[in-house]
Amino acid sequence: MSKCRLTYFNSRGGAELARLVLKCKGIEFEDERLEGDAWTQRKPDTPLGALPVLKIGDKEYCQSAAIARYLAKENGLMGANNLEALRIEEMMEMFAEMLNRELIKIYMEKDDDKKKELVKTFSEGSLQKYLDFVEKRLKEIKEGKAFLIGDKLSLGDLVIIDGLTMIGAFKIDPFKDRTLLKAHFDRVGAIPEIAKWVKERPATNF
Ligand SMILES: N[C@@H](CCC(=O)N[C@@H](CS)C(=O)NCC(=O)O)C(=O)O
Repeated sequence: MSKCRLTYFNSRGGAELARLVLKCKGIEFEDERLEGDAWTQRKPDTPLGALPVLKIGDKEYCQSAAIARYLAKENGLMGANNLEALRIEEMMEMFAEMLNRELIKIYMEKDDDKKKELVKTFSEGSLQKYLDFVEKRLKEIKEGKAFLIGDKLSLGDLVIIDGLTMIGAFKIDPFKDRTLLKAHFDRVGAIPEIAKWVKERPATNF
């Protein structure tokens, strides 16, 4: 893969999954983080006026999920066949659904009391359904295998650690009474390249 540039803001947000793919494979890339005026100036030149944008050669590509999928395919993290890819994609779509239906609402709420109420409703309600689903898939991993699709790390595992980290950013503990989830999070997080990146990445709230 030729050296690429991933442009986003100084946060994990919609770029972290792509960064995790690149980092866990030890691929060099430019991790460009725009702040303030730099974004205002660049915005009109981006494909859709939004970030992240991946630049490969002289071409720019947008849409966070498309970028993550592309990088995963290029680097052997998208499964060995379409069924494995389906396992990965359902996890990806589940976390996207949770973000779009629930977390965005909490993020956008400016009133502290209303925000707390939204967090409580989410934590006690649909979050449990989503985490049950992740655990259900983890329970299906065959004896002696460590990852979502078996013995090979995939984008699905990165989606899980990125998604759980995002839930944590809302001061919600996704691991309460969920030892399986915690074990998987720790196992993937212990992969040396991932542990190194998590330790050295810029500390941001989201
Ligand atoms: N569906 C797009 C959404 C892109 C998007 O809305 N990005 C936000 C940041 S997460 C953005 O660029 N906001 C700044 C702006 O619109 O000016 C994706 O997943 O990449």
